[in-house]
Amino acid sequence: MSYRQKNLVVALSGGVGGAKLALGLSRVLPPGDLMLAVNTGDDFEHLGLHISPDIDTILYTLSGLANLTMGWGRRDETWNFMKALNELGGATWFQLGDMDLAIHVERSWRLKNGETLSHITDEFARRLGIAVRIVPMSDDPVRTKVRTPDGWLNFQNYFVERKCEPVVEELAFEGSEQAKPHPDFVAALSDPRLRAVDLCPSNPFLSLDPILAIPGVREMIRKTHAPVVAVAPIIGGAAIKGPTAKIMRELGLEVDAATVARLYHDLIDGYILDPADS
Ligand code: FO1
Repeated sequence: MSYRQKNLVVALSGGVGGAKLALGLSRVLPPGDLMLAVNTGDDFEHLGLHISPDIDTILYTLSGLANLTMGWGRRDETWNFMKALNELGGATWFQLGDMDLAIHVERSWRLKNGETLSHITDEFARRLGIAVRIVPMSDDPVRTKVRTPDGWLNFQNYFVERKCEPVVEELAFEGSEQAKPHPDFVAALSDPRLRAVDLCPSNPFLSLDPILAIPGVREMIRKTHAPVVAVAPIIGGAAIKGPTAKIMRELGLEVDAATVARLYHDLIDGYILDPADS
């Protein structure tokens, strides 16, 4: 019986926090031993383009192209397209850099030609020299919606256009009930080689919950034989980046690392938090 080394790590990731841990993991694990299951709930149609921000943040981060200060898009970007779009009265609230535009145009074109989001993602990763497997949580559409006093908002209209100002009353992941988890993500969670499942320090509500909301995913993670470890996205009562703390307050939750551990208590065997919060 050949010894099957346990060395596959599956990390659930979304947003900037997730991308940073994904980068760290990619530096310490052999590329074939890391799978990133990425949130697609932030995806949306804009200017006729299908935009997948969390996949792009991972692609850019792992290929060294990311604008690490902005947390999205590419470094050394130029903005001639946005300037020209503005002259025509086009929507400029969602900034699309000249080079970033290519990934949205090419993805949209391939989707229109019937390719799946995961196949396109594999192609882009290969062309960007990324050996780590980046898998969308599902090839079916799931869209995060935010209920505010002004009614339901699409995620990007809340996060970017409204700059996370409106009070969050409720979150919904439209389409998640019908969505199927990506088969390679499912297979990895029951792979005998699985050594750990990581819940990255992404926004639990906006980046991880859409993944966990897909039928069967929470169950599979709960049942997996490998330890499940979460990394706290809150340090000393504040989020490192983004609206996590604000949303926790608005949902009536204590803004601390312990709250996040409670949200995942049925899933996790370990929890990594800052000494300040121990
Ligand atoms: N975030 C912003 O705050 N402002 C933007 O103009 C913006 C443009 C943008 C373009 C492409 C892309 O992949 C991401 C972009 N983001 C922008 C970030 C995006 O809203 C977030 O990365 C995620 O949706 C939340 O994790």
